[in-house]
Amino acid sequence: MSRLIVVSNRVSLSSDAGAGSVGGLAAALAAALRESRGMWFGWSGETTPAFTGQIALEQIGGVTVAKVDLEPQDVDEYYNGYANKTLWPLFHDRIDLTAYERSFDAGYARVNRRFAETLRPLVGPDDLVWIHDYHLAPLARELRALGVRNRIGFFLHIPWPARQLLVTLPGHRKLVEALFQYDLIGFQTAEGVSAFAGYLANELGISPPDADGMVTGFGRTVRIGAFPIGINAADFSEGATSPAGEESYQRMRDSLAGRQMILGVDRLDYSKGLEERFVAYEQFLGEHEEQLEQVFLLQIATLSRDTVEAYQDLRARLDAVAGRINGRFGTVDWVPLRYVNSGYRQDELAGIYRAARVGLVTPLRDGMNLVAKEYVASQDPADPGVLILSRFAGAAGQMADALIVNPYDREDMAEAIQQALSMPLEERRRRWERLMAGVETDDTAAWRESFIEALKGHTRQRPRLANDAA
Ligand code: GDG
Repeated sequence: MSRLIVVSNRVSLSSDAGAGSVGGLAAALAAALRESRGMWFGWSGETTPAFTGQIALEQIGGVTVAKVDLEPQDVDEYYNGYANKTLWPLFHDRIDLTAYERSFDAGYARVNRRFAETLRPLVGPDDLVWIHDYHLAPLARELRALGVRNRIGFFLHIPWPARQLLVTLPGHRKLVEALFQYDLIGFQTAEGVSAFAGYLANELGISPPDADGMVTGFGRTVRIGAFPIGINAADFSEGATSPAGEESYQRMRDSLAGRQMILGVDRLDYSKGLEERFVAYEQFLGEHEEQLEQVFLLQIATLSRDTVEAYQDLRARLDAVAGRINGRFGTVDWVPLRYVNSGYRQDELAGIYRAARVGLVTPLRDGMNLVAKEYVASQDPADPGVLILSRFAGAAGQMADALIVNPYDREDMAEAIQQALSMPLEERRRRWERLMAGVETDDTAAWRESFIEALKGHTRQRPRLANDAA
């Protein structure tokens, strides 16, 4: 049986993770790795003065975890630089925030080479290699240069940008050429596949993919396809009623004091549309005097990449808007916007999701967005809440029974909030049942298995998408 090797920037499995704190993606990949006695390789998150390539090996629940330290310059140029200041903003349509620096480019190439050189001796002849995300796009090219002939797949967790934006990246062609060293390139959505194919056709004159998703360019044929990522619904449906979930649910219920809760849960990131969401909520409060003191918005925004200036700027702006809203509408015993930067365990989060009448998920751009699915899975089937979802989240393609909004249009969002708060139980149930059926079917196991099958070359057909016509 062939072994699976997963490679990602960070390894999100750790030996000291307590129950309820392992993320869904980590659990999903760990299950596949356990079955094949596989290995997960990535950066340790630590730095060392000079790169040694020394691998720290650990066994975690039947999975071999292999980690390497990087140099401080690597972290600056590869991680904070090319990954988070160049590719992340560009791939989320924020060319105004995109930094193009040659040192970032060099650092990105160097770390990908170092990953390849370190990983090379660990790859057996029949292993399947599955590389994750924009940090490691050129890794297959580096591995091929070292003689690796195995099947290698790449999954992009974030959107693929429109050609007109991608061509602003110096070296865009080199990046795309490197992707042709994979056997399979997976995107979150059919839109991602078409954006990629559109770049190939218009920029490079490469013919569109055939019915199996096969594309030929730079002397190689690769398969491209959409593999929308899901969650393990039971983690949330059962998590919400577990002792910790139940406790956080009750705590929230007690603090509602008869009010309805609107909830946002996001990493503090400019792609998540937090500022626009706050402004839309302010608009809603301004238009609906009857709702004052009847509702509140709880926004959990866990800090992320806070050494990067754009994130510090956003944090300061959010502090200011939150303060303005509470100053304008708040009373001595009502805080209209509860804004917190701390994180919660997954089972506690499930209880909080369940206590919210409205889930407000309004990114400006998002590969998929798992929070939308987690919110649905956590609901009480007898009295479910309403999901408001941005049309710019990949999840919108699968979740048509949410209230779909344009996050740039604050009046549209304010109307959706009002509609969600006043939606009759019967309609809430009807919408929720359809959403939940999709979340349960298109789950993490389905995502992982369809990708791995396609990587093995077994699937001759493009995987079914929930938004495909029947
Ligand atoms: C990238 C893509 C794509 C948040 N706060 C807490 C917490 N979270 C968890 C959520 C959810 C995860 O973080 C966030 O996932 P998203 O999918 O919403 O967004 P990104 O982090 O941007 O992820 C995205 C994803 O990759 C997977 O492919 O969907 O489009 O950008 O799971 O629950 N978890 C806990 N406490 C918190 O306070 N335990």
